[in-house]
Amino acid sequence: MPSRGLPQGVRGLRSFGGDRGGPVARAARAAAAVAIGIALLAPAQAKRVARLASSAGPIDVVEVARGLEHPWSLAFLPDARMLVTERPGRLRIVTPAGALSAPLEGVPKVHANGQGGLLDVALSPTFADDGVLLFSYAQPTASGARTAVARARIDWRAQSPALSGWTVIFAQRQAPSGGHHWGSRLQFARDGSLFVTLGDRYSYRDQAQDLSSHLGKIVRIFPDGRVPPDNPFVGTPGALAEIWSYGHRNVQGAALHPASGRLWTHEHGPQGGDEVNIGVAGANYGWPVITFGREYVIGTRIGEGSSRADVQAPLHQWTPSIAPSGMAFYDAERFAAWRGSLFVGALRGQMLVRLEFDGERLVREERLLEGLRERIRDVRQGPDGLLYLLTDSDEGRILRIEPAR
Ligand SMILES: [Ca+2]
Repeated sequence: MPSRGLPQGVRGLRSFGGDRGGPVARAARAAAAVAIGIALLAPAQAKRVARLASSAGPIDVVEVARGLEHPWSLAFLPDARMLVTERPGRLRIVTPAGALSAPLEGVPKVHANGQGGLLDVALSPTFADDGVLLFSYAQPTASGARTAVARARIDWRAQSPALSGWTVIFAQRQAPSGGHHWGSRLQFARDGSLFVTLGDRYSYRDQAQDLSSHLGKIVRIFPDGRVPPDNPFVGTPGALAEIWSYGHRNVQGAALHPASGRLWTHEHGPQGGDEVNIGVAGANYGWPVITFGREYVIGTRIGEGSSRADVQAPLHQWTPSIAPSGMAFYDAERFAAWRGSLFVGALRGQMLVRLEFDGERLVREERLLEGLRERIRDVRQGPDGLLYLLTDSDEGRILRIEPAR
């Protein structure tokens, strides 16, 4: 029996760590579709949205593209064009000038419900040779849906680029109903294995501590779906061999530290207790037993407390919650003052957070783009050394941050 982790009366509230996945009226969807059609005909010219002060001096926020419906993930192609997922189930190619391609044919049917849909996209480390990319999505099943990861190739020979030969390489064993907490960031490790973050699906949070469940985990697989033989729970009776770490709530940001190569993640707390964590193979990250967060609305404590000897403590936590999504370390030249910083998008917090570290010790948190009133879904460093953001709305945009000229 799935555990129902919430007290009666709290279930069904539409407040889920700030990642609303918002109910959108059909009329609004139709309007968005029309807007996307217009965007195809008339690519947006990059225009300045704001000039802001920052610790790196004055910065310009520039609109690169618009007309994206709840864009979720951005990945740069080798020629500086961008792959962008839209949560309802579309994958597009966007030129540096902001022209959106038609949705690529060949994307599987997704469970576009709540926070679910087409989610992350990542190029394989072998992309230059084989054109392989990976994407995560909410995969519909008879009982509900689950986070799945597929690989496919981009077929450039088609009249317009299309996905060919997609194959599922991983799918959660559990596929409950409900539309929340899919996790699903994809991050390749330096050894070529792939980390996949998996949410607790909101109503099933106790399974985050259960090693026989894929809910509330980070798994590590090879890009063909095989399990690396050095995964921490290989050979542990009753444990799923894909699991790399557990006790996670909803991880929507993952990146490798540019110096150490270690996996860093953040995750949504409930009411308070959003976390930044450094990855340790086999570690327990606590949810829902050890957390700084509290129950929605009623505010009661969750679990046992905020620390325990056998639970990995967060490097940083946000109370109140900012609802983090997207994560990138900055290691380019255009913002010399920001080299080594970690950038985190915030949905509920409507900002871009910069975290500055001395080694693995946080020394400064800077809050950028407050006042734009945009939910930030993803943040990436571009090949030009500038920062690129996705905004989460029916009329989502790609924004770029550049030094003011
Ligand atoms: Ca934790």
